[in-house]
Amino acid sequence: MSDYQLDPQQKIDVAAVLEDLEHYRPRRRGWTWREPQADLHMGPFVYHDCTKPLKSSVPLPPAHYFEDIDPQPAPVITTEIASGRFEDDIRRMRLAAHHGADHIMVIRTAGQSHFDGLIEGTPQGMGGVPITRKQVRAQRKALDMIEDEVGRPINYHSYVSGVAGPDIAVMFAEEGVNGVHQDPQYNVIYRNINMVRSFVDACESKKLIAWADMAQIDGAHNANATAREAWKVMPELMVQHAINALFSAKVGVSKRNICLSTVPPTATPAPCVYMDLPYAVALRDLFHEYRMRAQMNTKYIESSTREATVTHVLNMFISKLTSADIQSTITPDEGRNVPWHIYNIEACDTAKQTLVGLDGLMEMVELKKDGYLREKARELKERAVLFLEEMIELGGYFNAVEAGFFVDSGCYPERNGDGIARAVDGGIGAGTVIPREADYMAPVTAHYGYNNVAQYDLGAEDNPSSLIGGCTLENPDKIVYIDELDDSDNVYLRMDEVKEFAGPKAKKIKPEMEWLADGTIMITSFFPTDSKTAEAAALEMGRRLNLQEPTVISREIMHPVEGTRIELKGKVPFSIDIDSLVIPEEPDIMSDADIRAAIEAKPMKVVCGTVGQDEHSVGLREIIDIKHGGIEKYGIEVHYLGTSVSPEKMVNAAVELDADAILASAVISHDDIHYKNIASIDRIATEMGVRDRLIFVAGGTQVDPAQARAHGADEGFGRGTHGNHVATFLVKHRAERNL
Ligand code: Z97
Repeated sequence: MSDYQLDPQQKIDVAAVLEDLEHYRPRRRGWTWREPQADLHMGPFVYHDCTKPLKSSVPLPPAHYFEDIDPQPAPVITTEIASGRFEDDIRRMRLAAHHGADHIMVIRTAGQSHFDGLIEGTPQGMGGVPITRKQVRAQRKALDMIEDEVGRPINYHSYVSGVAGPDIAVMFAEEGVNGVHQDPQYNVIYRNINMVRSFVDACESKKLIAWADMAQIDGAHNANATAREAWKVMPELMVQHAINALFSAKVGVSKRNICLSTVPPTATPAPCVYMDLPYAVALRDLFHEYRMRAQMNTKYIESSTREATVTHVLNMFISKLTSADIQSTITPDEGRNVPWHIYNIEACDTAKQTLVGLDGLMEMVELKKDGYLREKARELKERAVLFLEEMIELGGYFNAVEAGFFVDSGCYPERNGDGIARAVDGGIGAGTVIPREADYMAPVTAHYGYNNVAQYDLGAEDNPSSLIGGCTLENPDKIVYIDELDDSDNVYLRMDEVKEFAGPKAKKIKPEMEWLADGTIMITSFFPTDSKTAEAAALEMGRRLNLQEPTVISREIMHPVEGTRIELKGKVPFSIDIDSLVIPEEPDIMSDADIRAAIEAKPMKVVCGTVGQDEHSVGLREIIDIKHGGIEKYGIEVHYLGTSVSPEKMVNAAVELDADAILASAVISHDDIHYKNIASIDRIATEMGVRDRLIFVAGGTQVDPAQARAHGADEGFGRGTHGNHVATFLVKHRAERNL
């Protein structure tokens, strides 16, 4: 067994993850929900409906004001990963887990639904990855390490649909996959797979889902994304949920694992909460025993990250009001087909920020028990029930599909005749369902219907696989592990091409959006013209910047003729040697609490001003007190002398006030006057015999720390300095000099 471990200070070594996969066994099965923590105290706050915090994570940007806390909201947070290369997705999973995702959904390559069996090896995918045993095992193994690192179980998820549904379900049960989409209606409507075959296959798949305790998500949301007018299918969505939910429960899936794939059906500029909230309430009324997976609306998504984010936040407002169990995060990937790392991460952060921001909301507000909300919810439920009744009248689901009942853009009972109709004997896999022979025998676990083992061993009836000493579910050593089948399309070849960029010891680096060393960058720009001209100008800009494959991925009209925002992607034609980089040392900064404690233990007084004939004051004020970000907030007593203060006055004031330090701001730098003034302060203080007991620091945009020290200051501070840098120096330097 390989003994590779994740090192928190090092990049994940994907090559090491791939070693010895043949012997890797998943350590658990089943879905995990988050652990609620009532009255959770974190930093200065108390949270009301958050969950157990992570051991290691990347908090939201403003968290540094609050001891870097990273509260985790109640719903499981999903990220969907679809780059086409599973090896790069592994790195993305580590990023996403640190931003709060605990449900990692890997999207399948286009067309996998029509493969009549398992794919092996690690070919590259289109719009997702080919789901294979090796790919699943490698990602589960990586996630096992990542979940140890973040301190929370991570649910791994993919799809049990298509002609090979049951084969995939078995493989997922064997490999420790925790969640799946499984809904035979999806096969029928969107993949034109024969309906009889799809429902028979679903029985077998759902048995495996039940055995492995996986969470199951249905496919109803796809009607919403496909229908011409997405909100019109609300009654049908409920019917689709009902069919799959009850079917699954009857096959044996626990209701606590059956999740409805719910989507707020519409988006702005529609008055979306007014339309979507009654629907969400109706769903909770009808399906209160089941779980709700809230996905964001993608039907109307465009390529603007801003717009996608607002839609996501509005959708999560409904999730919060109606207590969704799983919150999905979809990114502008859906709008512009750029499945990039950063958008997965941004969407996870958007979910975390919104749901934490809405913490405790339901202690303060309540959905009205009467009026429009309840009337509309009731109306939607009635329409759904009528839909079901008409289906029964027609002879059942298959007949209703043949009659084009589904994805019709009329709001039932209104019909527009544009539904997707399928023939009961048509579609892929038609005629492939055959009755079991009388001597049929299946010595396997988690199988739908009878196994017919009693004729061989009466005692095996309750445990059919005992006949063969356990099937692969009990005895994973029986699994036939295939490493690669295609020697021209596999992970080793892809990784070999970028090996100088890979792993913890990489010597070279390139910017990256989806695949290692893809060199992709995005430039946001504004062109003061109409969108067509702007697009052409952006492409020309890309060519002149020497970008390879410049492509416009987003255009947004700011005004029909005054301007267009353009996002342009392209690849840089170079790589960078990491050893050639000059990396500045991290400034030594004490925490705010430590600085405050040091000043409280021993108070400090400083005089400060802008020295010489210099009227600049903003920089110094920034250091002292602007927006309470300066050194005053630590309790340092500051005497501000103003601008154009002579070096003599600076030193005299320090003596008169018995100050501990002089802070001289020196912005104007003509003829090196800033350094000359620094030297004067040092000389005067020395002549007056007070230099030994004073700390003297100088700052300004043109001040170089080494030059400032060479001219007699104890330290110099240049551009980018904040109050905490100066305060840290004052506290540490005072201690070093025993002042
Ligand atoms: C979601 N954003 O999270 P194929 N089965 C069902 C599905 O909904 C899907 C597949 C299978 C979406 C995920 C759309 N859903 C993407 C019930 C896909 C995928 O390999 O593309 O044929 O199957 O729900």
